Amino acid sequence: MARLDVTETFHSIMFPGHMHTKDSLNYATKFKFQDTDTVIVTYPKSGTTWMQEIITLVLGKGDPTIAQTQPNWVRAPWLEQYYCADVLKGSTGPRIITTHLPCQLLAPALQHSKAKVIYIARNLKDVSVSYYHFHKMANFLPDPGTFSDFLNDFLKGAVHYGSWFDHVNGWTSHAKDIHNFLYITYEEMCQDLHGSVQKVSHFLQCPLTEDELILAQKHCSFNSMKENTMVNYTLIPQEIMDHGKGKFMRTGKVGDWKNTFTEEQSRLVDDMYSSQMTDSSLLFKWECPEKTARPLMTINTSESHT
Ligand code: PPS
Repeated sequence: MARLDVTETFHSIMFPGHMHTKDSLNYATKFKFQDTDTVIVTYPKSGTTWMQEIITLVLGKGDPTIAQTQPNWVRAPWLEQYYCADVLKGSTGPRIITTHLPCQLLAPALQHSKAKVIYIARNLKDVSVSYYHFHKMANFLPDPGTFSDFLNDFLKGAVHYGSWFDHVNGWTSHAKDIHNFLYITYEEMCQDLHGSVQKVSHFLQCPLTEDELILAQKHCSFNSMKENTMVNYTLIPQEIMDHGKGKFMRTGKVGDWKNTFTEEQSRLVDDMYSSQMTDSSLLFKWECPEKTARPLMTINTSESHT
């Protein structure tokens, strides 16, 4: 499939036509989840690939063999992308499924399922900067123009996969309706990777020994993943992702937005955040946290309820 210039619009949300079709999107919304499935849910640039790696390593008890030999899109395919059905047909054992779909499109399919859902959120200033840079290298996304142009579109939700506000609000407010739900943030993962891997292993009911935990943590560090061709997207041809224009594993930091945002842009986002997250109890970290084992954000619903 090429369709690099095609935008697929589905329920008023834009998706890159390169990987999405009406059929693939319909397939996702009607998907029959199995109770043994683990589903990674994110708005783009929020830590998707990182969680794919963490889960692979947790299930492998820290052994990096699968992480180093199978591309992430094979071991944890995106449900809404056209190749997913074929990948899942060939899968044996518990499935890891990834999705960027907003809650309103996927919640009905998950409603009666006991699949384990992990939602990862990241503060929207860092997401916007990461997404901007990704637009510059990914030839299946539109030219973002200047950061200021992009930020305007991003805040309006006029970007692929829709609005960050709708995504985060939608999934977190539906957390209580999902049988097995774990909420975690990119910032928490940065601050306490060891604790985050442990949290995921508990949620997946796959306890690790301390040695296994340390091994898993080592292989999902930014530096390790940056060199891993199975997750750094260097296997993707240049005409689709141009690594001369940027790296997928770019900075991996909290608070990098400060290098791009003007004070005015920062105030604009703060104002929008206050007005659009009024019903939310989420507390995002906007700056690089001290490395401690303390969790960084709270949510009204219990983080994991089984
Ligand atoms: S995508 O395209 O939606 O799948 O992107 P996603 O994987 O969600 O997000 C990419 C950003 O996550 C960073 N990343 C990491 N940060 C810290 N540690 C680890 N191990 C890690 N793995 C991925 C990646 O660098 C992107 O963030 P930015 O800010 O652009 O560096």
